[in-house]
Amino acid sequence: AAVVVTPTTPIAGQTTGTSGLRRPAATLVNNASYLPNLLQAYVNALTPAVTVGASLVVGGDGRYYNATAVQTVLAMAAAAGFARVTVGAGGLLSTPALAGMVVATGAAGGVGLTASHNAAGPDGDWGIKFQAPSGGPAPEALTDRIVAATLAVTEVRAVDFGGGRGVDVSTPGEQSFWGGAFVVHVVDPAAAYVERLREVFDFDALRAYVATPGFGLRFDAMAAVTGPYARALFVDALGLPAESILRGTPLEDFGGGHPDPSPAHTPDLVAALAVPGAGLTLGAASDGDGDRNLILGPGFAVTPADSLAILTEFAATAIPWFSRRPGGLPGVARSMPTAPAVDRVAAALRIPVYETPTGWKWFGSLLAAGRIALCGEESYGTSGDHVAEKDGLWAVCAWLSVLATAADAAGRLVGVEEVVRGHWARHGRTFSARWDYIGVPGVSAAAVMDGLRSGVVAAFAGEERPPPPPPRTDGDGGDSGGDRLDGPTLIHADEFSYTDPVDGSSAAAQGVRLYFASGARGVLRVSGTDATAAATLRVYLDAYRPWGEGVGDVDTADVLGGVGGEVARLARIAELTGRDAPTAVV
Ligand code: VG1
Ligand code: CO
Repeated sequence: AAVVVTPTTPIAGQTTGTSGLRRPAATLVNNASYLPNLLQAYVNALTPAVTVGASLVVGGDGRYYNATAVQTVLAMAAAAGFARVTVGAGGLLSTPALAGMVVATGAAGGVGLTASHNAAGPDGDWGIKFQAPSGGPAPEALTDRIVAATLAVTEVRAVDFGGGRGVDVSTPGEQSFWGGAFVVHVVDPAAAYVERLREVFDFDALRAYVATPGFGLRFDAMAAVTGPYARALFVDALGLPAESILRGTPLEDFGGGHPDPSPAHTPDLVAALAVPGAGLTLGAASDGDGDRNLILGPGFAVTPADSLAILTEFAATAIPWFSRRPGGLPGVARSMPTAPAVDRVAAALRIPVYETPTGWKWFGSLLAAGRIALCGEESYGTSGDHVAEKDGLWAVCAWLSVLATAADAAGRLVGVEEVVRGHWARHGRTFSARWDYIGVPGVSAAAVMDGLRSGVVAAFAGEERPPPPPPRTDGDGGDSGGDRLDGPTLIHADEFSYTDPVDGSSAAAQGVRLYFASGARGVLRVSGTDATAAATLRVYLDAYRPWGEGVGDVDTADVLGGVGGEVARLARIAELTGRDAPTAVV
């Protein structure tokens, strides 16, 4: 193959965050070297020992610049000596499908062209995720090497497929170049993914369940990558009607929406469920790249912390992947800012809970070592150990399995809310929310974190965290249980650092934690997925009430409002950022 070598100079700031690199799409469009430089750094970081003769998987969420980027990846993969690239037809692959394909093809890695839930289009964001051979997110050891390599890159190597034409990736099939030295295998993006889910769930039972008179599903694909997956799964495999899928066609700009599956971003779905007599049982949505999930019932939203807890509770009875495993679940994990609802279930099951930094990459070693079977984050991410990524449609199937099992036990359709209330009745209710301060100057967000470190964290340095107080049992709003009458009392503060129990990798400064006398918790950290220089300051709040009179009916905002206000005061958010209130409450 004719490799074209183009001299280049390093581009500063090609750094990765919580999940790959994200930048405004314009940054790539206006600088033709941006993506080639980054991909060359990836190739250089892997080294020829890994790339030559190896296979690679590539696909994206379909956003603006996806098609161009696929061609760049193919041309550079061929030049790097990869023997084979598997690509989703149309350049599409959801993140969990990419992860599964990396493992299924024994690839040396995967390249996911996505900025996940960030808005798309020429004025939106663009991004790239690097997957390890496990299928999961590249560990920091690799992303650190990639970032270092971006600063040392001197030339970019790419092949010319001839006449300036790229490779046709529109339909499945194999294309061979240079006498078979390089093969591009275009695959149906959804086929292998759905087959994998068939190994995890009992599709026959789910098919029978969704055919129950009165059952209805609405899945909002948010005009992002999951439309084709949802069709293959819900319509073709489970027999649901096509109208079960909303916004099912992937668009380059996601229809102008923000494919972040929370109730705030899925108003049509929420409204469809709320229509009296609509006959809908389950509402769900996924994000841009298909790894997040939202679970709704009519007039009811499941918090991500509760969802992880409930799936853990039901896994061994409702989901064959887990029930056929001798010895039950080995353990579970949640990211540190995720409210600890699952901890109570794990205690009842007598299995360990691992608490990790934010970002799926930290679950990877625990999954690979077989220490955990389920894990999740408060950012609407949940998955099992069938794949090393969070998996949005897996979560929907898991909830269908829970609902089917509950219906079997009750001899009638059981709603999402009834399942959640049953969990609260058994384990108590965990309240959780995230206050996001979006578009704050980076220096202001850093000042908030620094102020906490030198203030409250330093004040409690060297002290043990007091044991949790006896939980308050009434359902009243205003989180004053165990606190002063005039507000929540801070009893401890620290900064989370982590050492991986399997591979010993570590991470410091992963969030400041504030503990209150009532048992409530506030966690602060700065987002690592922002595409611009501005920062998003995240404030995570949680509290717990044992089940009792009225606990099921209090508002989360009432329970967490007081503690949130105190966290904002202690962190001097208004003073340091000029923001009196969060931009969004998630
Ligand atoms: C956010 C979430 C985090 C998630 C990450 C990637 O990171 O908080 O839980 O793992 O996005 O999600 P941050 O650093 O902005 O808080 V996604 O759907 O890209 O793959
Ligand atoms: Co995502």
